[in-house]
Amino acid sequence: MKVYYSETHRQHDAPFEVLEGGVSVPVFECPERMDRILAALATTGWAEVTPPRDFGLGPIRAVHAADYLDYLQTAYDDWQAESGQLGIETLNPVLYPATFPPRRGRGKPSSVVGRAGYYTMDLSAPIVAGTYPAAAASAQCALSAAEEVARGDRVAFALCRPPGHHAGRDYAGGYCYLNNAAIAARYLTRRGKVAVVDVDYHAGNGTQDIFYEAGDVLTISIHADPARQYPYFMGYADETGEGPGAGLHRNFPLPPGTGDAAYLRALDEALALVRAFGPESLVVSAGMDIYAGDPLGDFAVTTEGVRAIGRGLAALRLPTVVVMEGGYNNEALGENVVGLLSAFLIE
Ligand code: SP5
Ligand code: ZN
Repeated sequence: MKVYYSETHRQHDAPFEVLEGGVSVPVFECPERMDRILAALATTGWAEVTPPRDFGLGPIRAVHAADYLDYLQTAYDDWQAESGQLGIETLNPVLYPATFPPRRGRGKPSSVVGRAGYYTMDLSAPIVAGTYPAAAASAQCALSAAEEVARGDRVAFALCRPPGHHAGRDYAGGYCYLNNAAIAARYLTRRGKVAVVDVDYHAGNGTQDIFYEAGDVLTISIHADPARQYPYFMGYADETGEGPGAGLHRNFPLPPGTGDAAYLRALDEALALVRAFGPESLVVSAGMDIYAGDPLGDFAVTTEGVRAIGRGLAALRLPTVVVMEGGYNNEALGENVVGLLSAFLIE
């Protein structure tokens, strides 16, 4: 199995994030995650780790707004200049907004920290010097996997970092800057309809948003109920798409403590929707924070459950791009990823 991976992710390594209650903690989404996954893949004998091809910005612009991409590329340098001019003390070389728009329609401030508030939904998407290069390389991994599958391979794994499914057309959030899965899915629509199934613990709000009115992409997310969990403002069961996309988005909000059996029941419903839609290809947003031991989650899905999820997805027998999203229990991360992917070797 081709595994697309770039070392560039190491340049994205922020010193802290801010959680609910205002507490600063080391960023859960850290470079070590990739080392854990690579180590587990190295023991398998079937993972072919390959650097991504460069598809340029074209297929990224097909998903993200030009002004947002400009912001991501220039924000860090602008912030170095602006914080100096304003005499703002920055203890760490990192850009965080502290003000968010109550109404977004007003437009964008010239101040870069003002624009950071405009383009960011929370305090888990810091921008450091290497954030844009890392995010761009991560998107190229997703595109490389999409191309591999478009060429006829049965499955490819995009080992993306930073992850992507919280990023919208013009906003970052939840460790995500460019929506890798959405970029892969939009690329694959050249072959026909695409389904995206998001199994990360958190609702895939960015992917939902990007394809909400799209008639050629079915998006489904299975996740913790946003009424009680991040991302709070999207991922509810009554959000089902609009316009040409009416009926083509589905959310499966689940309660705390959801274990293998309950999770797999929701997955079965999701898979039935995929079959009814009849896509040419499948993109899986693979977050391993559904695992019982995840520090950010509260589901009770086991490693065996993750393998069963892999079997369910593989049984669709669709050309499949698996895109790495979240998962913060580093001890278990490698085994869970290998467990999910293994299913595609058999089916
Ligand atoms: C890609 C991805 O999984 N992003 C997740 C971003 C979640 N950010 C907010 C986390 C809030 C955590 N609060 C609960 C902490 C329990 N110890
Ligand atoms: Zn997550």
